[in-house]
Amino acid sequence: IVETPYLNLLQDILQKGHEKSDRTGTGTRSLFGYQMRFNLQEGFPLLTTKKVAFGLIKSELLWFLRGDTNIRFLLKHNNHIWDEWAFKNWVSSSAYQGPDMTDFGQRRLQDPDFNQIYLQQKKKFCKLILTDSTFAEKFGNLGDVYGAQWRHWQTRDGQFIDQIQNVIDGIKKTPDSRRLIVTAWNPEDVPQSALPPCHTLFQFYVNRGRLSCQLYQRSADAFLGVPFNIASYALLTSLIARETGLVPGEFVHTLGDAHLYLNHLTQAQEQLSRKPQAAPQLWLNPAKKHLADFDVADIKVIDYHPAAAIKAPVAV
Ligand code: UFP
Repeated sequence: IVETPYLNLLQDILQKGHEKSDRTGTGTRSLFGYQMRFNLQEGFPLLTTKKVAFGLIKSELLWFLRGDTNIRFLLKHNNHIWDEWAFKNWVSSSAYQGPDMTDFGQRRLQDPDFNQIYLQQKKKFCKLILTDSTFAEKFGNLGDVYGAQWRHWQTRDGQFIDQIQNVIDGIKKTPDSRRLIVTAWNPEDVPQSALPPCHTLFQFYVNRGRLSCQLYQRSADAFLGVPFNIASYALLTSLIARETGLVPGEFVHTLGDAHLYLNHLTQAQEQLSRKPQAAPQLWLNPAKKHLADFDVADIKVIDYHPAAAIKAPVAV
């Protein structure tokens, strides 16, 4: 069963995790230094013990791979996972004339009336991003997020490094290299960053025609974030394998602070009570080879029969 290492993670945090306070004030149960291995030959590691929204994962990954940092592409694909970060830029700018949105993240959870006003403003914001390209240019851009770090990392002398292209060339030319690394962690940017990269660094490894990938994730919300992160990097590995003429090998997921928020414990227990099903298969359009040619329609999971989704509050 492909998802067993993930279920073990939930179990281990529940049993052995120690209580730890955190930035969001929610409180967690946490372990430090944890590793899961997924053999991509056995199936695609999209969880079956709860439904995971693969559509959001693929459009987000294609957005990163385009080097795009503007949420307009995501909104066109009906993906709203990065909205709040751009919305924050708008409401804290002088261009914003609407009702006060200070601390909207906390206030919308505590005050249902405010939440209605917030949702109205956010809807308006998304509409402007989609219909007004000058507005999108100004307020849709998130700056130094994964797309920028992966595809146009700016150097001190004003040049740009395309880490994804470099790693693809490296895999083709020197597959035994021990330097096939992409890093998102830039110590120069971290102090100003609202959300310093969670996926700090990943490395590729080639063995007997198989391409493996290991991710070091510094901070891992085991219930809400990690199921997405596993599927996203498994898909990335498969896409890079296609581009380099290899087959996907293993995805090794190494976690720094691996935590369950205290308001996710019953949800994790509920998930553990469910019986995992056979993993789905990943379908990549056989006519496509290069990363840049892939569109959302070229990527599908087939035979995915998950149990129902499980709701849990996001810690902000
Ligand atoms: N988080 C993930 N995966 C992600 C992502 C965030 O698990 O892809 F973007 C979680 C980890 C942590 C929080 O619970 O978001 C980030 O908070 P911090 O920066 O304090 O670690």
